[in-house]
Amino acid sequence: MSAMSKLPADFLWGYATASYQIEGSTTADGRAPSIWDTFASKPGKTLDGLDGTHATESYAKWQDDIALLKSYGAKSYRFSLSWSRIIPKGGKDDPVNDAGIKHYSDFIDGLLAAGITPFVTIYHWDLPQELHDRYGGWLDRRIIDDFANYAAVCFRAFGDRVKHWLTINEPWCVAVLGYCVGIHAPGRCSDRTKSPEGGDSATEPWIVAHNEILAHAQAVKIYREQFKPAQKGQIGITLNGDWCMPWDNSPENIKATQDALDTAIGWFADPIYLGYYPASMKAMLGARLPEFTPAELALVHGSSDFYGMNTYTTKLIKAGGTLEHHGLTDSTFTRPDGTQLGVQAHCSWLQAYAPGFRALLNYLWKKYNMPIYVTENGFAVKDEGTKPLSEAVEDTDRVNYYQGNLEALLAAVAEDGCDIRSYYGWSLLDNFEWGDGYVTRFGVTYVNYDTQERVPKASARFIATWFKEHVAA
Ligand code: PNW
Repeated sequence: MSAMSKLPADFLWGYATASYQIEGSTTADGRAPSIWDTFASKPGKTLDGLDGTHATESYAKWQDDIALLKSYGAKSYRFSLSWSRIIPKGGKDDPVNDAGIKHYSDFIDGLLAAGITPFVTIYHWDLPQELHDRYGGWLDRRIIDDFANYAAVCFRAFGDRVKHWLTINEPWCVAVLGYCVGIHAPGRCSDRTKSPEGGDSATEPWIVAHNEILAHAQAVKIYREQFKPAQKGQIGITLNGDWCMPWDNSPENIKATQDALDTAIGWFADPIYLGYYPASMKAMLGARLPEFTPAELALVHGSSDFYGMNTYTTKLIKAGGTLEHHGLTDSTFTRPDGTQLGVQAHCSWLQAYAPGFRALLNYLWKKYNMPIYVTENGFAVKDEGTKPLSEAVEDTDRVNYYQGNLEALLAAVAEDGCDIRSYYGWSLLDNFEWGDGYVTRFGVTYVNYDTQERVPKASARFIATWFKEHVAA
């Protein structure tokens, strides 16, 4: 790669967050509870026993967040809307809350005034509790029209100014963590000691995912038919997915690697971009994998204007696992010679491995042939939360992670020819890290949760400088 390679001038870069992870103010201005308020407030569901009641208080401090983004030179900000602020009870016949609309409208105006492009996620996991109580939320097909109506309310209210939309963030996590493993809201699984209310890990995740895909597609249809002609924006979905490599060169581990990619990514990407569920999943699940009618498939196939990519790590795959949501494969970070793939993060599921980031970009570009928007990528430094501030802000492992992945991204564009349009670091701030509570920190900004003071880490400076040097003027 030549030292002169640069990303195009219109490349979008910045940081990502999600409503429940940052906003706090959970009862302000008519907001009703979401399934995350309910789940996180139950004993034992988060590592520190804390929920999103305060988080980073970004609902109140939104002007500070915009000033922080501006100070970092960010060109764009990816954030999500809280469904239960906009339609507190969630359903298509339920009232819209003007105060919720006004908050996000002011926020979008503030971003634009600061020269920051809003990239808006409509759903990042905080389902109105009422829809869960009414019909089981994502388990019921009524969610499709309720989600599409909510999306239409957002297009109508904000689409004059928002030109980049994501329907659903990481539908895999919703289906698997929420309805199979039960470690995310609403916490359902087959184990009655964890989920006394019910749940069936063998059937519910596949149903939930199917309804998510249909709800996404219905929202996109409405955008394209009723809003896009005038508003002229882009809309898509964003999928989590980590690069997978065979643990060794045995044929069974090579096959298992594709099965793992199919179940992590293909489960959603294949129907949306190619028009069918992966054959390996049909073989594994039989009649438990729901089927699309021809009319539904016509709605789903082609329902994303781009590939939205959230990724964090790379896994070494072995055949022979027992979990269907991993395609009956096992994964490890330990190579056959006993060495580790990369630098270990605070959370067990994350090690840094930049060659895997480049390989994933190439795989997605070749397989789905869509422009790629990297909508999340980030690192949690081991034990950062228990370090004194002066040490925590010198986040060398995070700097190295971003340096490796940004160089890999540039190489994927300049050398491999991948069409990549954005990069969002996760996250602008340390925030509520779901089941980890506030223990695990992903921010480029340190948050003191007692005072809500924000202190830039070295990684924020590194990223600002890197993009200054690597985006064409
Ligand atoms: C993403 N995993 O979630 C989410 O989009 C963010 O809200 C979250 O804060 C961020 O990544 C960091 O975790 C994931 O276990 C959570 O593989 C867990 C996994 C992947 C993504």
